[in-house]
Amino acid sequence: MEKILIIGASGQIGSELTMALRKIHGNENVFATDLKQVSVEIIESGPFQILDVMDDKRLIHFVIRHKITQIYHLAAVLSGNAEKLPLQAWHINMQSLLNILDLAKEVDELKKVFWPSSIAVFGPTTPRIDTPQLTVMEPNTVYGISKLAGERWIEYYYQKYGVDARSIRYPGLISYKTEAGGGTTDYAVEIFYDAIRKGKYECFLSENTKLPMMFMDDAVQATIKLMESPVDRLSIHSAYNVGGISFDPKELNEEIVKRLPDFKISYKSDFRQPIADSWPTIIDDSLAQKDWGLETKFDISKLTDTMLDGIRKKFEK
Ligand code: NAD
Ligand code: AKB
Repeated sequence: MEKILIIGASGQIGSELTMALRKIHGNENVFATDLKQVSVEIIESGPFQILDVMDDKRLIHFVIRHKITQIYHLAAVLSGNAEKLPLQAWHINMQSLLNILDLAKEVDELKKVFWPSSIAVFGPTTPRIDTPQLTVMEPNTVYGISKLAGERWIEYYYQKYGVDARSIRYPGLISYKTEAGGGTTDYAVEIFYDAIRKGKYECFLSENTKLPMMFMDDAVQATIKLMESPVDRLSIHSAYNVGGISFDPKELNEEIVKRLPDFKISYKSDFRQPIADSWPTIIDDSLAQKDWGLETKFDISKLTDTMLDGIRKKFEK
C-alpha cells in the first residue's frame, strides 16, 4: 500500500492531483501539505498539515512517522514571481528539491519522487517549433535555470544513488479550481475569470504569443501515468517533454467570443512578454507517448467550454 505525501497541495496542480491520487490510493493514504490552507474538499476528504518543505528536520520526521513511500513535490516559485525575487526563488526552488532528493537517498521506504519541470527549461537559442526532447537549453529566466538545474540533479541522484525521481516538462496548465500562481502562462487562466466576472480582459502577452498549454485533467492523468510506469520503460531520467496544445491569446479570444459574443480583449505586454518569447511554441512529446503512453483529451474548444462552465458554477455556489 502506498503512503503519499503531496507538498504544495494548495496550489494549482496540488489541489487537483491530491484528489485524483486519493481516488486511486484511498483518502487516508494521501497526505496533503502546504504552507497555506487547502480547499475544503481536501481538508474534508483526508489528512492535511501545514508543512514547510524548507524545514528539512520536520520533513524527515513526517516521512518516517507516516511511512511515506512516494512524494509529489509541487512547491516552487513560478516564472513571473521568480523574476521579482531571483535569489530567493533560486533558493526555494533548488534547496527544496535537494531536501527531497536527499531524503529519498536516505530513507529506504521512500521509493519514488515526482517533481515537475517546465517548458521554461528552454531558452531563446532552442528550436521553437517541434522542440525536441534533447536540444539546446539556455534558459534566461531564474525559474528556467532552476528547473534545468533541477533536472540535472534528479538525473544525478538516479545515476549515483538509484533514486527514482520522475519529471515532466509541463506546458502552461489551465484549470479553474484554483487560480494560477504567478507564471507567464497565467493569462490563459485569468482570461476566463475576467470573461465571466467583467466581460473583458487586458492580456499581458501580445496577441500572437503562441505557447504550449494543457488542461489540468490531461496534466493530472499524464502525471499519474508516468508515476505508474515500470521504471524499465523509462528512457529519460531527467524530465519528459509534454506538449499539450499550442495556441496564442488571439485564438483563445476567438473561442471565448464564440460563446460570449460581447467579450472584449485588449493587449498590454509587460515583463512576462520576453519570458514567453524565449519559450517554445510547439513541443515534440513523441518520446512520452512511446515510453509511457502520454495522451491528451482536451483541445482548445473543449478546454474553453470546460473553463467557462467550471468558473460559472464556482461563482454560483
Ligand atoms: P502554485 O504556485 O499554484 O502552487 C505551489 C504551492 O506550493 C502553493 O500552494 C504554495 O503555498 C506552496 N509552497 C510554496 N512554498 C512552500 C514551502 N516552502 N513549503 C510548502 N509549500 C510551499 O504552483 P503550481 O502551478 O501548482 O505548480 C506546481 C509545480 O508545477 C511547480 O513546481 C511549478 O514550477 C510546476 N509547473 C507548473 C506549471 C503551471 O502552469 N501551473 C507549468 C509547469 C511547471
Ligand atoms: C509559468 O508560466 O511559470 C508556468 C510554467 C510554464 O512553468 N506556468
